[in-house]
Amino acid sequence: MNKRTQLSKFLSLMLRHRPADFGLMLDDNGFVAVDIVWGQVQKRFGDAYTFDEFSAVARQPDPTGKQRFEIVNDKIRARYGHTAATVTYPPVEPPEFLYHGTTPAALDSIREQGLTPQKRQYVHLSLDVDWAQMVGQRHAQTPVVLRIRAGEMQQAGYHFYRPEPKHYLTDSVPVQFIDFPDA
Ligand code: HQG
Repeated sequence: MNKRTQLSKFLSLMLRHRPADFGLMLDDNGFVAVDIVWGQVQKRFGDAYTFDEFSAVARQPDPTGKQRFEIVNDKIRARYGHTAATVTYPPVEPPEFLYHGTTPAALDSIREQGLTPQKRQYVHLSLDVDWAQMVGQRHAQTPVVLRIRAGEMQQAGYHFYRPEPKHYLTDSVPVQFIDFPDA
């Protein structure tokens, strides 16, 4: 694992999943003081990272274009992906279709229950098939890409959020709004 990824994963652990383990109290929007988080980075990795390297990982998209974190007014947060924090976002208008890459093993359950957030706070949706394919590949070598009729969902009263340009979030996707590949 390269240095950047190692730090990014540690920030995700603290800011998405286990803040309490590191003595972090996230506010209602998932933010916590940058200097506290930087202190934890130094505690974990010694002087392996400069503050500028830390700040670059926090502020800049990764090489694939994911903007996982942000720093605003001396506070830092994960923009999406939380399991251990309740972060809310302003609703946005989704495109007509969004996509979700998943594993073939999950299909039976998804056909029954629709998409549910599992351990995370929201269901994560992608803007295009290629991106969804990439997300699905984290779970399976040959992922399945589902098409979500997001425009229709919104008209039916469901909300969508866009924490960063590559990701849309929603609370859940009922099965009637999912187009399966063999449908
Ligand atoms: C599946 C990455 C059974 C769902 C990416 C997925 C993403 C169901 C898995 C972000 C189900 C959850 C999130 C149901 C959903 N029955 N399985 N009813 N409903 N599932 O990792 O969307 O690199 O929590 O299809 O870019 O894969 O971390 O969600 O396979 O946007 O920044 O349950 O993580 O971002 O897996 O990925 P995850 P995800 P980062």
